[in-house]
Amino acid sequence: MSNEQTFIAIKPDGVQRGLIGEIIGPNSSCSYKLVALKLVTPSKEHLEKHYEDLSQKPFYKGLVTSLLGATNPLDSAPGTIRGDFAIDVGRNVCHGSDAVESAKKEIALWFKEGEVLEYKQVQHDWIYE
Ligand code: YYY
Ligand code: MG
Repeated sequence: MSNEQTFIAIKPDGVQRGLIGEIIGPNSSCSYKLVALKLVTPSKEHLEKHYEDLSQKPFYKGLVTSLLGATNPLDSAPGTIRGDFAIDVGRNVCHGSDAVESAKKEIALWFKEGEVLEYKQVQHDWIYE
């Protein structure tokens, strides 16, 4: 069993296309445990901070003004979110943390203290020995 956390952001194209429900998906299985969720329109400053490690990249300006772009969806396998829902790099519908450390940083950037819940799922003991 792992207690690692990740941060997923559904980008404006995913929200506009009504994909929030499909991306979050059912989580009654052992896929993941949802501990925080919010709908926000982040400021440009907030997005610059989120993507600060990419600030030297040529696509950075467009990225923080539109929060779009990423790994090429055409390289994404079927069954993945981008593989199933996206075609172009600038319309890849979601962001996902690339490491445990970046997830910690991103969770702290997007969620305030107390917004990330701690609870035990009722099915916990039926999944983990
Ligand atoms: O983590 P991931 O989203 O898969 O890719 P990153 O390399 O972190 O880039 C973040 C973001 O930047 C990506 O989702 C789209 C955009 N982007 C782009 O517009 N053009 C590129 N050539 C590479 C990335
Ligand atoms: Mg990334």
